[in-house]
Amino acid sequence: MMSSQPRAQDGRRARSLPTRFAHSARPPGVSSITEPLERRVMMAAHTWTGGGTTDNWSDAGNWVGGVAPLSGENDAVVVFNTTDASSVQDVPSLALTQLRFDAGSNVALTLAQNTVLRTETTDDEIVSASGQNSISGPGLLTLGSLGTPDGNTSINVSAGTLEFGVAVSTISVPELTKVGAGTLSVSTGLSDDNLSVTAKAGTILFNTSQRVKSLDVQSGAHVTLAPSATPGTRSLFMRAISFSYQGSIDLTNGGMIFDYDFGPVGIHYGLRSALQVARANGTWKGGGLTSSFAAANPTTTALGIAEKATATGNTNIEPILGQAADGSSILIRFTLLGDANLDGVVGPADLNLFAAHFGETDQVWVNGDFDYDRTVGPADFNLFAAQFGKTLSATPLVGGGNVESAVSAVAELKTTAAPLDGQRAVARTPERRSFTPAPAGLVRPSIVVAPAARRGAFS
Ligand SMILES: [Ca+2]
Ligand SMILES: [Ca+2]
Ligand SMILES: [Ca+2]
Repeated sequence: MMSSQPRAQDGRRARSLPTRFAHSARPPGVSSITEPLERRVMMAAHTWTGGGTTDNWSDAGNWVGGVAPLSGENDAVVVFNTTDASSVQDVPSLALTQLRFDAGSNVALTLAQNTVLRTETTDDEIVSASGQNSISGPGLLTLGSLGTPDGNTSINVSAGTLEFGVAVSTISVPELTKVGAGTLSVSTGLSDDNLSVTAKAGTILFNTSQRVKSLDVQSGAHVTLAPSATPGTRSLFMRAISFSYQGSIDLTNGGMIFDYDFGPVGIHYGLRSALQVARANGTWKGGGLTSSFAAANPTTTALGIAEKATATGNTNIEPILGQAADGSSILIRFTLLGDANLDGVVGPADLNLFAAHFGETDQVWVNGDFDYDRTVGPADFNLFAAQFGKTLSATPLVGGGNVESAVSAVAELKTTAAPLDGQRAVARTPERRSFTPAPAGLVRPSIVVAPAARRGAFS
């Protein structure tokens, strides 16, 4: 396995373009037009063969040319193109321009130390062509740009799966763009809410809760929050979101937290509209921001939405949906129909919210609009009553509710003048004419909810 040509050639090319040469060869007074080329030095490429006696990175026999890339050698490209399944345990501290898993490779890299991936070209920082490849810690994976940020820190998973079981940080530009039709499976926290994540194609699967600065899911791309054993204990946290209805953010049995500082009504209504489209007349197959669990259990469950302060009755920063959120945050979670306050239980607290707004128009889930027609009416009451007394749990997502006890509870509720007679309620809701139904399969442009302006806290 000593076909050393590729590495040797690349290595020589890397050293054959000293930048001083261009300057010294230039006649005096002639301005340089080669200046932009100075950084386009061909990078050394190291190609794994797996031919060593161990699977260690440091085993020279595993590399074309018999030389392992070592700590301190910057800006190399490392290529895995063997079909041997390799588990490489001792990856040293490296600063690479690209990490490439070519077709057929099934490689598990364990970063013993920190690795940086950086390039100022539009090349992808990581390419995984197929198979099942993974990068795990304890070392840290840092993504970023060398010199001038290129605005394009991209992970290209063309097919198969690339798994990040490694803590990821960024330099220069805190962003991560997923391209390619395959799946990027993320099993650790990406960063502490400063990272902008864009899914341009394929799927990003989040296996844990995430805190990101922004999430952008473009047409044809998908972001999925893996379901947890206990519904509502895993979530995606962000300060800005945009998505296409031809793509999806599937919250499965978890939720999301949109942390804003300003503009709660517009954000809330924008997300409500998105949920109305996703609900697609009760099927939850409308695309965009959705839940496959709700689609599988549409008669008993849905995605609900509420201001955190309204849902919990306080503005404290506290753990909710598996991570901390302040009062000025909008919560969206998979839960039972009728769970106005998003605590996973359909009970008296929800009834109070519902009853206080019965008959009102231009309303939201937390006030009892469980079918997203923006009116709190008899249809919502029926959805509520069918689940009354139930607690969301991992298994009984389908089943009848206790209508009698719900009606009984309503009868005992004498603290509100809200009408509970169905016909009167319908008569009181002429604004239904302003309701624009969202047909299934509706093609719409993407929704964009801008980053919250930092102009003081909502209270
Ligand atoms: Ca906030
Ligand atoms: Ca509740
Ligand atoms: Ca309604």
